[in-house]
Amino acid sequence: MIENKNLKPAIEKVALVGLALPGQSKQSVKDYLDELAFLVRTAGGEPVARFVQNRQKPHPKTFVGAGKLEEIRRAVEELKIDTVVFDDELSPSQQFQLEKELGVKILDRTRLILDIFALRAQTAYARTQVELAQYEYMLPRLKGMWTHLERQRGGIGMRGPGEREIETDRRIVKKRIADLRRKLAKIDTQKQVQRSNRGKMVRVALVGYTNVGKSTLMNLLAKSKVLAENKLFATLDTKTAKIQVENISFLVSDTVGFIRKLPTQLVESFKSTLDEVREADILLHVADASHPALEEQIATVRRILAEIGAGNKPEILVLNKIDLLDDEQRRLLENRFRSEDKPVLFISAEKKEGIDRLKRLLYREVRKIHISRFPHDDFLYPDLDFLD
Ligand SMILES: Nc1nc2c(ncn2[C@@H]2O[C@H](COP(=O)(O)OP(=O)(O)OP(=O)(O)O)[C@@H](O)[C@H]2O)c(=O)[nH]1
Ligand SMILES: [Mg+2]
Repeated sequence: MIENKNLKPAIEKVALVGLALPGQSKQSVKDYLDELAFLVRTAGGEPVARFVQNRQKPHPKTFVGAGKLEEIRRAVEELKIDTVVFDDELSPSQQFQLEKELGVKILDRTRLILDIFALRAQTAYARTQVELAQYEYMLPRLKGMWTHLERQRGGIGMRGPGEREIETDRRIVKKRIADLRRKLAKIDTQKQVQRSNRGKMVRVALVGYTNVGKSTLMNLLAKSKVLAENKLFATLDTKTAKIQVENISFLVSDTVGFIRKLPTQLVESFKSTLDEVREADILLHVADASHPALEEQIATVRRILAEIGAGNKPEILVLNKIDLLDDEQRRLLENRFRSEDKPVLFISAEKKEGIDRLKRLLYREVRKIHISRFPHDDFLYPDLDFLD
């Protein structure tokens, strides 16, 4: 996991390439590339140029058309760009062709996200999950991948298993995948046992898009210390804390953030981490109220939740970072979310605004489930509805 410092250029200069599909607004094209730029910065690179092409769908051979490709090639030369990142998954042959035509390192969105996960993985468990995802990604791409050129370049996209030992033999990679799967299945069973040992305590999972403030809120609720920073995917390992509100104890878990086009390899290998969400009784869906793509991010999270089989759980929507909005923006937002059929709260985890209301609402929701599990104790738990 340690980067080879000798091979890495000071700061990689990166060009971003995206498509504007029919019907897509200018704003959403910009949001997508802003997000890609943020991913690149999180991986340690510096975005220096952006290219967008209007297309019905990606060009089968080169993702963008010939004219745009030429434009990119000129910029690569003039700006001395090291790496070109495409905002989508490239097919193995597109990757190969682009590398040939542009002569620099070509990365796609999936590989960039996998690379950040490799950088962020702290525990052996997270590293194993990332390693599996990276091998799954590599398998269909072995032929054109890890070329001599790439090996020399190092840097973004090169972190993870390939770095230690560049393996291009399909049989060996397949065996490695099988070994990692077995290893993870064993850990998954242990985690399953751990979770079932928690008994019937109500479980709340913090879910949401990456960088919205889940860990900051977790720290506030649990008075714990979880890494929170302005980087994507700061959290890869699930942290669980016991929290008490009034006289009910329940568990809150902070977990990995979601993102648009979350690589399927990651969803699969992070199965056990996502089990935490799947087995939760209540989802505390945190979103960044100040983000221009707020609604799309909420929709992305709900789509992924549905995909992993957690789509029908009671959800509390928490719109965070309201300290970044002025009064007018807050009012507009409140209006926009009035019609939600789920409870919606506006908070600032950083400025500790709205936290008491959130705790009361949580208490109320947890209490409902708690009483159904411990019916004989219900007199112990006062109904706090009157506090609203
Ligand atoms: N202005 C403002 N910033 C906040 C607030 N809450 C969190 N942040 C900042 O947002 C950034 C991301 O916070 P995290 O708590 O790491 O977000 P996360 O959702 O856990 O992110 P991942 O683990 O990367 O998915 C950090 O820089 C926080 O300081 C808030 O209420 N207001
Ligand atoms: Mg986090």
